Amino acid sequence: MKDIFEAPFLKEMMKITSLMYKLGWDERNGGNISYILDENVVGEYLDLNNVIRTIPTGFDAKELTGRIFIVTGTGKYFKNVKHDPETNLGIIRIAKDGTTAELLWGYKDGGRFTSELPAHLMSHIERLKVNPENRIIMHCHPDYTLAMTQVHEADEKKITRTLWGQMTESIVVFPDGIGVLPWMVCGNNEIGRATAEKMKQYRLVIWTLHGIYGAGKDMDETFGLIETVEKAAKQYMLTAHLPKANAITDDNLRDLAKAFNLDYRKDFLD
Ligand code: 2HA
Ligand code: ZN
Repeated sequence: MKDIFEAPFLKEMMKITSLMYKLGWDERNGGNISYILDENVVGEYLDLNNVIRTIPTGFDAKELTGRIFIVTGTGKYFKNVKHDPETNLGIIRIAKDGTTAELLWGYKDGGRFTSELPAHLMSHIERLKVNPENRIIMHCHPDYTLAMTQVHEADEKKITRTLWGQMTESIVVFPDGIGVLPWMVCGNNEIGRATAEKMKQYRLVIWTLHGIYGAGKDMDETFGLIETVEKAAKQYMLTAHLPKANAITDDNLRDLAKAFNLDYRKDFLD
């Protein structure tokens, strides 16, 4: 067996949680990540027949039976992952019944996966239908995105158009737009189902007055989506109260879409 602490997927989790903490996106126990791993790769580092313990997930995710995930722990701080990954992360496999997680590694102090696991697993199910290559669901609390939800109408067409209008790169990075949920109680199946419903058409879902969800095939795509939304939201929060001298028009956005051959949400322009 190879040394799990040398596994590229573990190093990636350590690197990204540390970076997100430093960006201020994951205060205290804020934020969570789940990452689908290749069984053959995990098998190089762990005995896949050795289930440490089983943990009920609280809902049925039969579509994901046999899938292996590395997931941040509930109540755990992103800032601590790098220093003690085995306590702050866990590797789980969804059992045959669809409602049990088999712990293969981690949560060393008796802990368990993030309370947002329903939102993650339900989102994985939907994103895998759209793109079988999808591997990551990432949730965090970036400042400007969060601030924007305090002052901007919680409407997906309007938020997407506002963010596309902040900087040229926005529509290029997220031509599919952003789903928006109203304020809801977090950590339960209801917000999980609502998030997954949005994930049928979006890789990004804003939770009003809470944070954002991103989905992608790898860390770079997923992080890059959230990073770009946050940058655009920052532009908005820095300038929304000032008179505008220049603005990106609908025609500018159509020209960009043409130049970059974008499959974009045409109905989000007037
Ligand atoms: O895991 O961010 O939404 C802590 C949270 C809950
Ligand atoms: Zn959160």
